[in-house]
Amino acid sequence: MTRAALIALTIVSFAGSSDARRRSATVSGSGSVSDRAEQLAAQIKNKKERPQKTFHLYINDGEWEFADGKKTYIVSYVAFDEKFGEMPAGGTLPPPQIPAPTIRVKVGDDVRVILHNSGHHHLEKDSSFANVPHTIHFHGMDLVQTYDGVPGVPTKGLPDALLAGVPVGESYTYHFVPQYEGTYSYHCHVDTSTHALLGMFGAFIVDGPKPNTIYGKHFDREYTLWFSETDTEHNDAIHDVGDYDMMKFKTNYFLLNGRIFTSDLSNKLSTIADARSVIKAKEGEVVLLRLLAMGWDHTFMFHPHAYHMQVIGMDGRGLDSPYWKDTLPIASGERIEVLVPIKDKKDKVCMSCGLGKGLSIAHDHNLRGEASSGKYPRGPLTVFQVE
Ligand SMILES: [Cu+2]
Repeated sequence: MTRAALIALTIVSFAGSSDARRRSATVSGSGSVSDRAEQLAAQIKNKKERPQKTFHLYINDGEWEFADGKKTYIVSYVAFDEKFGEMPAGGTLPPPQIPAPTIRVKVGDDVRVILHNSGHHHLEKDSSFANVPHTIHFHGMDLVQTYDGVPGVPTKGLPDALLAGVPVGESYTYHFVPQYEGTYSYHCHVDTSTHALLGMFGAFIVDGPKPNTIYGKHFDREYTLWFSETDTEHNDAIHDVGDYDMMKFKTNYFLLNGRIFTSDLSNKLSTIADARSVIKAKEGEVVLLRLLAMGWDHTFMFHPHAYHMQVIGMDGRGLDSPYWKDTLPIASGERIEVLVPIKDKKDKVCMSCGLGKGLSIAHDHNLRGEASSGKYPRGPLTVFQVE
């Protein structure tokens, strides 16, 4: 580690709307031993070169339907519009979705994420969930406590009213400068097992300076694949009464980007009707897959038929020694980046290899995950569609 790679930033922040106050926090970290790290350090230190990026996130709740017709209650972060703008007075929030919208920034950006706890409007009137606070934890970003989103940890300068999280009707600004490219996530850290599994999670992607490049490697297209678990009895109990005995939590839906697959190929709620999950590519291209998981206790085993994947990064860091897998475990909290080379027919080295144009499936090889609602094949299954 070079001295120049050591970065110390003083960040001035503003607290919630009703109790705004200035304070400062010091963030320090280190880069790798390279010229690039020094360049990034210089970029981050130079305020003039630091683009300001602001994202407004709101809370919304509602009903979520799976491809087998089952509906359940969910809560998630929502953005008012595609630019994560501030909702004008009288505006209407979009419905919640699993996963929450992806936030995308670059290394060195001056990032503000403003959480507005806009409340829960679809609960039974007796549900004790109506007035719960929320936070955002930026998983893998290694932030100071002020911006870490964990309630109940005494923090100098944090108003008492925000210690338990951001109450309904209040807002709070998380402010930081990402130092490392890679795939991260964000989720609520209040009563995490319930709030995150209700749907309060999304991807937080930090790009490096060069387009279509990650950890110095080129890719032609990318997909973000979120694996998660839902127990609809848990979700419905939160809706009805606001509480659940978590020892009874038993996943009955294993999801890819919030959906299950069904054998009815025309089902509009299936994974394969979702452009975020169907991996389209052309012969000769390299596809980047960002794999993420949020769950209760299931380890997903992502297995594309017909392709091997080069694992190039994990948990926000490029690997020193990339390696090849065709069945890759991913557990809750992990983020894994893989490159999938889509080979041409002319590269064919055997008579029956699955190269070239056509369809092939990719699925969770922990087969419990493929049997959502008790029936197979209703789990996180998608297809590669090569043209
Ligand atoms: Cu929460």
